[in-house]
Amino acid sequence: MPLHNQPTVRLTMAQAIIKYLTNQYSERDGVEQRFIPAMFGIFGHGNVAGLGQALQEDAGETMTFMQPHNEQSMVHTASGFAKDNRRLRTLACTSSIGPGATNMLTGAATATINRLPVLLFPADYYTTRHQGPVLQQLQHPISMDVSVNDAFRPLCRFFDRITRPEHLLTALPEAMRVLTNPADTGACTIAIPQDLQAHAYDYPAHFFNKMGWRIERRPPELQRVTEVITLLKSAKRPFIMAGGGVIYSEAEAQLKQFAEACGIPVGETMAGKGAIDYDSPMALGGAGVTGTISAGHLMAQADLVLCIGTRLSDFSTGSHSAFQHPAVKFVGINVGGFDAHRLGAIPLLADAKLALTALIEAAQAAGISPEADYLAEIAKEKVAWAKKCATEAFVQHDGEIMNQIQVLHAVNEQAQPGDTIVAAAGGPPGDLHQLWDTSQGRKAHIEFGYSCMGYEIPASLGVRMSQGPEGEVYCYIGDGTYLMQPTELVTAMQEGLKVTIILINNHGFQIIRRLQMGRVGVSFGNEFRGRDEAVNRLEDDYLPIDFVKNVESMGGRGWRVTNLAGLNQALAEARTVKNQVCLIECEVEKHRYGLDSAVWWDVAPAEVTDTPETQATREAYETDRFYLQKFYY
Ligand SMILES: Cc1ncc(C[n+]2csc(CCOP(=O)(O)OP(=O)(O)O)c2C)c(N)n1
Ligand SMILES: [Mg+2]
Repeated sequence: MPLHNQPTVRLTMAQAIIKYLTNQYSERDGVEQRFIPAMFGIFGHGNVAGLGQALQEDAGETMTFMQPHNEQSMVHTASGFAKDNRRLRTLACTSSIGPGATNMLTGAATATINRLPVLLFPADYYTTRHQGPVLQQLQHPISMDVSVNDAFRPLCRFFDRITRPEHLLTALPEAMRVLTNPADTGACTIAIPQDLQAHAYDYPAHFFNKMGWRIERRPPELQRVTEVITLLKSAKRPFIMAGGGVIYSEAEAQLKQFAEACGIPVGETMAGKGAIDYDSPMALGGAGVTGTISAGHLMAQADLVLCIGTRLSDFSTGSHSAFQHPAVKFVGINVGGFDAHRLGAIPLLADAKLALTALIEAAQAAGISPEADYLAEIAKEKVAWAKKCATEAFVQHDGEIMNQIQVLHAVNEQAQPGDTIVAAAGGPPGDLHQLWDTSQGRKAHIEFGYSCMGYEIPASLGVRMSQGPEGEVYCYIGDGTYLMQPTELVTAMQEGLKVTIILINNHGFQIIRRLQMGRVGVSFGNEFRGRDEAVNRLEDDYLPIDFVKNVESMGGRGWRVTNLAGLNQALAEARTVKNQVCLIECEVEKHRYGLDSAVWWDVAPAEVTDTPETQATREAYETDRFYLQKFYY
């Protein structure tokens, strides 16, 4: 008997989860949509008879079931989907007990670090316990209520383990509250014991009523707006660092208006790539370690930095070296206090769109207008950078084969409005950050909070699910990252989700080798070569790996190109393909990268070593650290 005198529905706990999720909606600016339109899952004994049965019975009527081929990947697909939806929608994921669950940990961390909502349901061992240890149960010797799922706790913004069926009544709304709160959002995990999933309970019928969750726009406090305007009025060299929060808030137009009205140059973080149209005279493109030199120069001299919707990772701040003005001040415009207060900033806790709208009005009222000399300097920096790209970055170097920057440029040139390019690890995210032109609606989706190898392909599926069949979703990926997790291509084929993979074959983890050459001075263990028995190191020939055959083996189409003419032809052909994965393997120069950004990054070489090359890198590091790194607060 239920403990409450209300109409009830008798369901298993798993059936109740599905029924509840199908009735959750998000709403912002009057637009309402199903918050979780599909659930991904891999079944095992932990969930096949529970959530698996509930999904089977639902038969896709209200909750579409999708099958990934690796649990980590399905979480990345959910993150990609959520990011492309500006956090207004996401996907749920279910795994079996044990290894299926722990495979999701990396996905959970990726989502949380990037402030992206994902909802995870790992199965857990029996609450009745008398069967144990059950298959795949890791036992803690002195703590019987611990399972591998406790490893989710530090990686999530919400964690609960259901040990009675009625716990759902509080756990699910809590998870929804966190997922739909812009300041709190991240991975939410509800661990569901194997036996309880099949356990019946009389749930109150109203629990399954349609529920709307407003994705709120937090308004700025007016006193703070005044404080920011006072700072701005006296600033000589203001600078805006635009992060992912600008995009999640759909504040691109307001950012452009504010920057242009006040004459403030804008640099973008990795997640903020595309926050301002590159055609704007104020847009400097990527800012930070992998950014443009123009952004690097203006950051170095800025006396006031307005950080909008950014968590200010070391790549954005140059490990606290990018801002060299002795009296530099910061303003943190963010929905969450945790990020708003970084670098000792004046916090302006607010939704980016509302904050910028208020700042536009207040700046106008205060008579703030662009300063001619500064505008001229910004324009000069932009022109110098464009020239440098044309003469140094996008060019063929004598004695070399095609390089990956040329590949990226060719894709950029062929991209159409609405096309999206996805990257996360290796050289690709840095290339996009520095050199991808986002004007004319050519979007970039960069995951660099966790820079998780293996994100790219599944996230591209999430982007495709979000965008529908029109336009291209490019997945810009290194050979190393492709090899780590290509299996979601099977999911893509199952669902007819077309992605076009631009695979950069440079025969190794070359971006790390580049770092290694800078901070160790010697190449070791990063290239894909056979073992040289004489020295017992991986220094023999490069391995022949056929990526075209690999994609064909999973039902996709492949092209192998070695020059720009071949690449352009393959890009054009791939654009005409429908519902099928395309992969263009680009054989490129192994050690040719983008341009230097003039922004430092703290990676410490060994302090004690007999290797002269390493000693030299340490010496250079000591000097740079002393002169560059600052304590901003
Ligand atoms: C899961 C994971 N493991 C390790 C790393 C560290 N890492 C960053 S880039 C990189 C190399 C990537 O190689 P590839 O995809 O071929 O790109 P390339 O460096 O050649 O541009 C590695 C190992 C990471 N980011 N993610
Ligand atoms: Mg590589």
